Amino acid sequence: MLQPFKGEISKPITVTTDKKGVYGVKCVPHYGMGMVALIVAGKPTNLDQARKVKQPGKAKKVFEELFAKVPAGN
Ligand SMILES: [Cu+2]
Repeated sequence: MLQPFKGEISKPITVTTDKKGVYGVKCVPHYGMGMVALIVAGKPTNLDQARKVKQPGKAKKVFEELFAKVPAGN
């Protein structure tokens, strides 16, 4: 599990984890507009679980595109 984090506008942020899996990231003000990211840390062991998380409108579409890029046998 990745500790929840909050970045600041236009400031770089570094996040580390030692747990394998995929992690969804959302931009709070633009979440509904699809401003999201996906971090893949090692093997995507929780991919099926992550795909089931409900997402609003455009975020759902963008996450589907991102999930499609995750190598299955990574
Ligand atoms: Cu944004």
